[in-house]
Amino acid sequence: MAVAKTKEADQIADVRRPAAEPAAHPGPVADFSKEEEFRALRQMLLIRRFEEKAGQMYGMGLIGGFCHLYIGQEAVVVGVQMAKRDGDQMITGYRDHGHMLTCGMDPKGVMAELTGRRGGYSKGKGGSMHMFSREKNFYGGHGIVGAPVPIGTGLAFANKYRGNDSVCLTFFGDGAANQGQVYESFNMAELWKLPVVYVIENNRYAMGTSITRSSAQTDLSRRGLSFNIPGVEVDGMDVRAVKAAGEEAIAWCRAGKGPTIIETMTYRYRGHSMSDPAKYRTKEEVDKVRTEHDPIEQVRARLLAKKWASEDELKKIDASVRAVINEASEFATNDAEPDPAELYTDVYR
Ligand SMILES: Cc1ncc(C[n+]2csc(CCOP(=O)(O)OP(=O)(O)O)c2C)c(N)n1
Ligand SMILES: [Mg+2]
Repeated sequence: MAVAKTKEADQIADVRRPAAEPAAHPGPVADFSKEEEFRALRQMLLIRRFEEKAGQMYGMGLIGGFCHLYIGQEAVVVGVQMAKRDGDQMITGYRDHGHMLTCGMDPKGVMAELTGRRGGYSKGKGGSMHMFSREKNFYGGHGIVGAPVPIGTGLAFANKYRGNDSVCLTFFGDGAANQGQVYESFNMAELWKLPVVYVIENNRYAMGTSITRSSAQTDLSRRGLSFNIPGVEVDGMDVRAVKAAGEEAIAWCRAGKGPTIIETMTYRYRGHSMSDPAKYRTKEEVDKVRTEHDPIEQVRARLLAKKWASEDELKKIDASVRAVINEASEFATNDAEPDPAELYTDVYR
């Protein structure tokens, strides 16, 4: 019975051949120059140290509400950032501190928003999931799963309408990929050939639910095929692979060919949010990724192997990043809370 069912499924797959095949999986990744390795290292370290500090401050009661850390996924946003140019926008969900930092937002302002202080990006009234910077082309920061997808598609529509040649990098998770609004957006994006790259951060879990329990089609790079949107799957722990895929995807958009999908295979080391006991996965699973695939360790190892840096130089870089983060945390601890009069400003009534 099971055999017959499989055969039938195969036949259906043959008959309903998708109109657009996923692009071939990229082969070996091109090496980074010395300058690119250092740039990637600094950016990823900035996110890692920021998130570690945010985790500590949360534990100390300085940060309240929801707080979703990005530790483990740094190569995704940094690789995409290295592929984009000024004027391209970024938008994502609630696991967003890394995206803000790579867009060039000030760590002080991001940290102060986490602690609810007036120097925060939303004047201390938004918190972890609600920060924006038009100046840096970062459009949030959204707590609703899947919400960045139609908004990012709309930003791409605006780019096309204005003829400004910019591309919108729209990030969402494996869980969000099952949301209906994603597919309505896909349809419009392809129909109007909008310049949007959908970057799916597949970290294998949506809160406590693994992708195999929630998704009938787990190859998320194929999710656009019925709309003729091509997609690729890349190693999201290798910043070079993400950058290469990002460049190709962005060039596709700029050439007026419409949307495209990058599925980045990644992993979060911490729980879903600060209040997640993470009972749905084993410690061994987490340790294996950390020790064998850590995105920062990979860059460090290459810098050492090529003798582009010594252990001492790498320690100095880490120390300089820690200094930036300590300064941000100092500011976020000592800055004043918003004036009570601010309760009624910047809100729709
Ligand atoms: C519309 C909606 N449904 C449910 C939730 C609750 N929720 C918050 S995060 C999340 C899981 C999303 O997982 P994924 O898209 O894989 O992103 P990740 O947390 O792994 O980065 C859920 C169900 C929500 N915020 N919004
Ligand atoms: Mg996920």
